[in-house]
Amino acid sequence: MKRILVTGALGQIGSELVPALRERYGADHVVASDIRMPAAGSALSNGPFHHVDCTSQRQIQEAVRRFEVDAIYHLASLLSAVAEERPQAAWDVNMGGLYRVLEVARENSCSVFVPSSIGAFGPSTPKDDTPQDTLQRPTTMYGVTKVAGELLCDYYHTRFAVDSRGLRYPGIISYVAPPGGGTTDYAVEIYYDAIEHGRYSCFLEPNTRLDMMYIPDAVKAAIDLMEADAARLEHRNAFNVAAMNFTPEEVAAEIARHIPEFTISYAVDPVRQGIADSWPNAIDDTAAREEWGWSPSYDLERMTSDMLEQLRRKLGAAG
Ligand code: AKB
Repeated sequence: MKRILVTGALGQIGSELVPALRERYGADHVVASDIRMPAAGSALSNGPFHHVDCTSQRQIQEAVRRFEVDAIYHLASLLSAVAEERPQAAWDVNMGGLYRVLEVARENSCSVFVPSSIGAFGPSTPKDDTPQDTLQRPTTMYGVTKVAGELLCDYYHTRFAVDSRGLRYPGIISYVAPPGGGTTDYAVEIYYDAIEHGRYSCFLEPNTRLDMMYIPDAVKAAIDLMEADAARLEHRNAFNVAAMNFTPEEVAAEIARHIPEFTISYAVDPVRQGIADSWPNAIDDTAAREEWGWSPSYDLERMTSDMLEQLRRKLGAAG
């Protein structure tokens, strides 16, 4: 039976990946870890929690040995907008953390899941149907750490036979934990503000098209890839995965189908707009579909119905 360590477990993806992994492998077999401590009564309190700062190899090693871990989902990372504000910290956390996780994985024969991102692409990458294997010259610190991370994971696989695997996630939309510091965060905020205030002021321009994914698909993608037959994987560490792409204008129109009085306005943040403009509009995920059967369940319409229903319940709003 697998024993899994999840780093960055209190973040947007970890908050929903940990329960899904516990459901699948048993609560005692999934150790949630983070640099922060969980709040009392947190949804992660049904299984082990261990404090881990992923820039400390000793702390990662200690968690892996203590819980006899054989698979690490390494989610701890700074997102694009924060990384642009604090590039040195982003290098330390994103690269330093990954390097240390891979070293611990090498020494303890663990498999490793590492999320990359559409941020690993840059302005010279083809913007539409962005191929799996293409030009990657990102212009952000986040992107630099994501491309370097993809290469480092490949290196640990070919050089040390570490079973490393990863995905290039688009913007993730969820209602449990906030994303915290990304360029695609508007696509989460818009749902909260639609319910709480009936209006939203967006920091990206109305026609900025980006790939997005609803959290249940993001969680399923990670688990499916880690369970995939290794013999079928040609790409391993940086699979493009797509589910939907839209602009702020389009998601606002979809929300307005449920909340007719909803309005959107724009107060563009040049930094996040610049980051978004350097990313693709829509990536091609054929390799993921062919090599491990990737197939998302949610499009914009289905996600919007579910997000609004879940958020109304969470925020206690009527309607
Ligand atoms: C971000 O906006 O930084 C992330 C991402 C697309 O990697 N959501």
